[in-house]
Amino acid sequence: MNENFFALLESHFPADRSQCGIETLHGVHYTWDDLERGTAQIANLLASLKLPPGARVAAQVEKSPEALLLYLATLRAGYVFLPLNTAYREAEAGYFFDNAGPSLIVCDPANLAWVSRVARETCRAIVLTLAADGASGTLIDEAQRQPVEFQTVPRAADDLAAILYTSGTTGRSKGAILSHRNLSSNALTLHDYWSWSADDVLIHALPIFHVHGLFVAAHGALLAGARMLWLPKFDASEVIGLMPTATVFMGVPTMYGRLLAEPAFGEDVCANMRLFVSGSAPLLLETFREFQERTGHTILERYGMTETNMLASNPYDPNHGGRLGGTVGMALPGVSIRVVDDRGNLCAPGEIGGIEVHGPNVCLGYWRAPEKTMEDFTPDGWFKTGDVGRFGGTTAGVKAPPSYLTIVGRNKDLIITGGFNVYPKEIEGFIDALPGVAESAVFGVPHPDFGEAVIAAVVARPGSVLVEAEIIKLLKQQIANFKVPKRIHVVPELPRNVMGKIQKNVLKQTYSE
Ligand code: MLC
Ligand code: AMP
Repeated sequence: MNENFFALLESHFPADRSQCGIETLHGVHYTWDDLERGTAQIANLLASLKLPPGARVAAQVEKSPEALLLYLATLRAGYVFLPLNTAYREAEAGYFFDNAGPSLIVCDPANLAWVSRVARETCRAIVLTLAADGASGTLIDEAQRQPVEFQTVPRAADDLAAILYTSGTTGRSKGAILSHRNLSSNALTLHDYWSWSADDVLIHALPIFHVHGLFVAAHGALLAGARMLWLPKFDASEVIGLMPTATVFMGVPTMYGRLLAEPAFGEDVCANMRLFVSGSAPLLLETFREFQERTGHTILERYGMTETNMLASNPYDPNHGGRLGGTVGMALPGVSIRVVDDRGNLCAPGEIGGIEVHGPNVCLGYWRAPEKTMEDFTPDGWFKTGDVGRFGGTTAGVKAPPSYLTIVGRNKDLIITGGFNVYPKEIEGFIDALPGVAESAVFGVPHPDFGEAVIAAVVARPGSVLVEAEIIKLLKQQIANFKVPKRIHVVPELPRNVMGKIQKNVLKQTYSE
């Protein structure tokens, strides 16, 4: 049997392939036939490039239906997909090219010059382009000359399907290696658990370089043979405009906050909807409750990671239990979750500890980093999430059943801002390298829109004068803008404990306002 995940998706395409699979904001329809033929043409192109077995295909392109086809075609051709955040600048992208060694890079035509140069210096990949409109670029020009049929390349369940980079605590990103089994097991589980059907219509407004948009949302619709309303990016009023014709929406908490900020958003708009899913960052209980009051719908919060895909979910089916705000629900079928203390002993319900997970969804490890893989997996093969939580206990005055997981914090120095992860260590490295900077500390503070905002405290070298706006400007030239601190505080010294360790909790308290 061919375990290629694309083969599974294709086997679920509707019998009538003239139906619409993807519809854009401009009313352009992509039928299931179009998806079939479009992926065949790109897969034929990839095959004609004679990439080596296991080749990585990196994509740093704006969101378009063709960008999704590129992902699907890479799987179909038996290669490994490597999506990159479009906000990454040269230095960041260079690291990924060097580390992952892609054989092909697809980039926006506007970035062709620097991507080609960096590719020459790092991985010597072939470079093709795909424009934001999806209709032009050398990838499309060349794919259009290819046959519209392609025999999906056989893959084994443990063969690699994708590498998704996730920030590392040491300041360097690590690539989670995901197999065809990782993708198919989770997609099938969520298909059943969230009761997907061919009648669903998904509003797809998430970026497609992360697990949430590329896997959870897109796989859900594709596996159901359901239609996607495809937005290039999230825009609250556009989403509200589409909602009366849709049934499913998935978003990060920032998106729910922005929907609620729109006076037009309410019960009428949501009358046709059956499911709202939130994840990637903690959903505030106030947002959960306000949403219930305004729309009559209860957001379903779920929990996942790049390395593991989805782990836990509040129930869809009320027969399995209620959706409890502040919790991430129960371990998904086939996924095991345990909460352990510092010595690895299981915590009793209500006790807080480190969250560890196990299952067919958990990645095979980190790309070319066996030492990091060793660090993050226990000797008995469980993955240490770096999140801290408890089963059961009382959340916001409501006693949760012992099967419900609540995330109470993280034991990794990580900021989640609008659903994007920022590792302070990486940003501190960039700030410390700026002229006149002696040292810095980067931390997160609560933010009404992004949940958390990145903030820095910076100490000047003797004789230097640091200016906030100047530092921000220099950082914007080097790193993705969501990583750039929203505020920089120039301070005479950083607070330290008796051991000399910087007290980020003190900084957080001082600058939370
Ligand atoms: C944009 N900006 C951000 C930001 N997004 N700053 C901090 N955090 C963010 N998330 C910057 C912009 O560059 C701009 O900076 C300024 O903030 C205002 O931009 P905006 O126009 O308001 O932002 P917008 O483009 O609307 O983006 C907001 C957003 C987006 C929430 C729609 O961030 C987004 O799509 N987030 C989803 C992330 C996601 O998919 N995460 C899933 C990870 S998977 P300037 O300086 O240019 O003005 C994962 C596993 C799991 O975690 O469980 O799912
Ligand atoms: P990433 O590395 O980008 O995949 O982010 C994964 C991290 O996002 C997890 O380890 C959690 O810290 C966080 N996360 C995902 N979903 C939730 C959620 N529903 N509630 C709280 N944190 C979440």
